[in-house]
Amino acid sequence: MSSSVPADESRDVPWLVLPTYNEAENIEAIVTAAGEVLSGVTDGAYSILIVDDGSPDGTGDIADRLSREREQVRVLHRSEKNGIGPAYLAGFRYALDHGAGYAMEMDSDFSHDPADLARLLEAVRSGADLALGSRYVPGGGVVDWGLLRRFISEGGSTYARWVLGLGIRDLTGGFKCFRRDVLEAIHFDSVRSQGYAFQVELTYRAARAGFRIVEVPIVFRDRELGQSKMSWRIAAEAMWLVPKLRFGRQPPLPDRAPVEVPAGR
Ligand SMILES: Nc1nc2c(ncn2[C@@H]2O[C@H](COP(=O)(O)OP(=O)(O)OP(=O)(O)O)[C@@H](O)[C@H]2O)c(=O)[nH]1
Ligand SMILES: [Mg+2]
Repeated sequence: MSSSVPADESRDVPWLVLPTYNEAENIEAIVTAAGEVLSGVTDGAYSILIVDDGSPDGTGDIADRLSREREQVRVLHRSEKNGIGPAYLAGFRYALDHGAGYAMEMDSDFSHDPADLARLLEAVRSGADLALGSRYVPGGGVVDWGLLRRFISEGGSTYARWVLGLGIRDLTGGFKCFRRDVLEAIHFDSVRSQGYAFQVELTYRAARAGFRIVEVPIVFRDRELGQSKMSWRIAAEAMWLVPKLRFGRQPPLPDRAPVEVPAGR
């Protein structure tokens, strides 16, 4: 496939969705780094979709310039900061409508190493339905985090794994690759969560629907530039949502038999 093939024409095309809020210092470098990696594994047939929630620092203008300069880059502007969950859903909707074969999630602050995009995509191309970048499997990890942050993250994943009865070690991470069908099977209208809870909710829905989920080890680093948007409100949302997901009213399942989900380890 040559790079002149419009990405929309092939169902095998990965779309990387990059949510941004005040990432002016990171956006150009992350788009460049991700583009190099995706280009290497797709012969140029990929798209990068920046979803910017009206960042006051001008991220949206830089994104517009990048999309004028680079064939593969597009931008979705949303007027209000609404949380990472709604930003991703809008991005996924757009990617599916434009024929994405795979949709990938990654933070735009270099906490996720763009080089790992290749391994996530490979995992899905070779049979998984959903590949999760995982800090809590052998080979994965976190650098630069203090004790409190580690406790919240790892504790949150353990808690969610236990309540939901899933055998997945890292449920709160935001570095993922979905096969198209997985997103098509999730009823976006009934997804309510915004922060980390969003990551748990999508993975739980995919597991309940019987999709094959694999964890790919990744190392997570703290951002060097820009501000964190992590808050207690986001952590609290995740605490509440997990039992609601398990015991609350279930969203409709797609037309396929649920598989036995392995019990939490
Ligand atoms: N479009 C959009 N993007 C967001 C929003 N909140 C966070 N993001 C982006 O989502 C990604 C992850 O957010 P971060 O601020 O890094 O939050 P975090 O990873 O939880 O926190 P730190 O790692 O401590 O910085 C980054 O690319 C952010 O710019 C939002 O409300 N809308
Ligand atoms: Mg971050």
